[in-house]
Parts: sequence; structure tokens; C-alpha cells
Amino acid sequence: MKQALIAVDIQNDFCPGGSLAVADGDKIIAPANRLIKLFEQKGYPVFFTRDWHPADHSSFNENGGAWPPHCVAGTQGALFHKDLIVPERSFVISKAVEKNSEAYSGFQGTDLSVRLRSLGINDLVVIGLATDYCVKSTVMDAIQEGFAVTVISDAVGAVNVQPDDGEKAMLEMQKAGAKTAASSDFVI
Ligand code: VGL
Ligand code: ZN
Repeated sequence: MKQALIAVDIQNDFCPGGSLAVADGDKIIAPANRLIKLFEQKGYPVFFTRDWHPADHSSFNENGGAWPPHCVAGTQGALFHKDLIVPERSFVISKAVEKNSEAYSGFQGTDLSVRLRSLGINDLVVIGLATDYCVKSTVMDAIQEGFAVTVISDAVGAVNVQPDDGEKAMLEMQKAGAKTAASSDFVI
């Protein structure tokens, strides 16, 4: 099995103080960084997805969408959290970059799958924000695409529009075939 780490949308707007904040979203940064360093040391690829919307994106409330404006390309809110380690040789995948394209999944409308396959990757470790939207969609697509997937339970965080959305999302991912692990138990 050849592994890659996928860090989903660890951006300011999904962290406390951001426009679509996940409660305690920044608490995942320490375990995320531990895994990022581990993969980096092993020479295993690390991918960072980011929500990278135009200012008039269709998902924003003012355009009839479900969300407050967030992750507008090039703004502070769209930047990765300042404490997140983004190694020089990692890959950054921008998604939902056009007004009328929504993409919760890092695979949707991107070359993520092609890049992973060209590196011979068949096993993904997934961390990031938000458990109930972009993490879940990314994991579901990954399984659909034939990748083995492990979700790191203490390195993901949920928006929780309903209080148990995060827990439900974890169960859905497990039902679909994802494994879960704690970052402290994770060894490669
Ligand atoms: C996300 C809502 C809207 C996410 C992105 O990254 O989970 N959630 N856009
Ligand atoms: Zn978005």
C-alpha cells in the first residue's frame, strides 16, 4: 500500500474567527502537523485541498446559496491557518473556483485523482475541515474511486449545523468502508 495524506480545507474561514468557523477547528492543527511531519519525513506525498471561491460564488447567501461568504480566493480567510505546516514539496488543490461550481469534495472538478494515481497511491489518510461537508465528500469520492481511506478522528472537525452532524458523517464514512484511527495511534 502506498499512502498519501489529504488535508482538507484547513483554512482561516473554517477556524475560530473565520466566517464559517468550525468550533475548535484550530484544535486539529497540532495533530494535523504531527501527521504532516510524519509523512514528509517518510517522503510520502501530502496534499492540501482548499476552498477557493470567486467573490460572487453561488454558495454564498447573497447569491441564494447556503453559506455566508467564505474562502474567497486571495483573501485572508482563504489562507491556510498560520500554524499549519505546509511543506515546500506538498501539493495544493484548489476547488470550487468558479461561480457556479460547488465542490465539497477535493476530487470534484480537480486533478486530485489523476495526481494520486500517477504517484501510485492507493491508500489515503484524511484529516481536516469540515467533517460533515468537505471531509465527508472527499472520503466518499475517494472510496468510490477505489482508494483505501483512513479518517483521523481527532484531526477532523465538524460545522454541526445540527449538533450530531459530525458524528453522523463519521458513521456514514465508516459504513462506506473508511477506517478511523486516532492521530496518536497512527504509525507509518
Ligand atoms: C465547506 C461549506 C462550504 C467545507 C466548504 O470545507 O467543509 N463547507 N464550503
Ligand atoms: Zn465553500
